[in-house]
Amino acid sequence: MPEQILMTSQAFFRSECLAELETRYKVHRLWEAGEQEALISEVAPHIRVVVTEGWAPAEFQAKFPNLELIASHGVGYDGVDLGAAQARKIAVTNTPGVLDDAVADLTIGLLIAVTRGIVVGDQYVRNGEWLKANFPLMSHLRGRQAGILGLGRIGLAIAQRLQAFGIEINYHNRRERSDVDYKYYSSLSMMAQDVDFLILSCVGGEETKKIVNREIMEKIGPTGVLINISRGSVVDEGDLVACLEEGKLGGAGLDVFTSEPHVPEALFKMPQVVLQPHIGSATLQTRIAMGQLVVDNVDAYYAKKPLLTPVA
Ligand code: 8YV
Repeated sequence: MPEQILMTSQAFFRSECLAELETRYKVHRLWEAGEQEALISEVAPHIRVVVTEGWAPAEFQAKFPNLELIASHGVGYDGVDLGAAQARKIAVTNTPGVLDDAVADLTIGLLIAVTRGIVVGDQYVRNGEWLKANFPLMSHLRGRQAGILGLGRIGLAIAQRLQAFGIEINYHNRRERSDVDYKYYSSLSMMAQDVDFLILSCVGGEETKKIVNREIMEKIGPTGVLINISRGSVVDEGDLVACLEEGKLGGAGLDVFTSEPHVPEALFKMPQVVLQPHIGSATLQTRIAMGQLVVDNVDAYYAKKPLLTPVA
């Protein structure tokens, strides 16, 4: 009997990567089980590895007495209870690095889409508005100030791209980095005051929950733009809608939301907002690389080799 793995869902995990796992392991597909609890009770004693897509709360982990590895698909692990895993010495892996370019590309796309009105411009042409009048002037990128909240791998990939547009880079992190010469702010609020574009590429979870609230958004200001490609939880969505409605925040480009796939309907009517359905990493090449990294971590675990990308 091959080693048995439990996989929780397959919303993003490429089927070719699942097929590869199934050549070496017996994969129990939880999402396909009619009675999920019955499947868990039946297989739990045999499960040392769970493959998941950013989800493993403490009560779920507790169902597997012999669990040793949670191999998660996605860079964000805010849905995996790390404290519970650490308490039982369960290793956790994620898929960092391979999605930086895709997420950074989308970030730039959102920034240009908002500042140049690309989505409304498209509608303007399609609706025949251009036949009546020229499109209004929008705003420039060169020489403007961007503040990156969370200058990790993805934040750095965003910064490199912003530099190519002649945008000045500032950042706020828990700690100042010694390997960049971008301007560091120890205070998010002070950075928000000084920048035109606030870009969120930080981790989700309790430590960043709703840290971008009305106070921060009012500091970005009526001509400023908020871009969020991290987690919806980082932004107070009620404050966001209110600040945009009141014109206290100039615009927003959003790939992530508090209760996905539900998005506040008030945003649908706003021309200064560009919305995306959480597609930061959603390129075929990236998703194959993410899936492969999950497979490689699982293989490394069973081969008793060091895990490729353990969460620190
Ligand atoms: C995916 C993501 O939507 O990597 C992440 O943290 O948010 C995205 O890449 C998804 O989580 C993949 O499982």
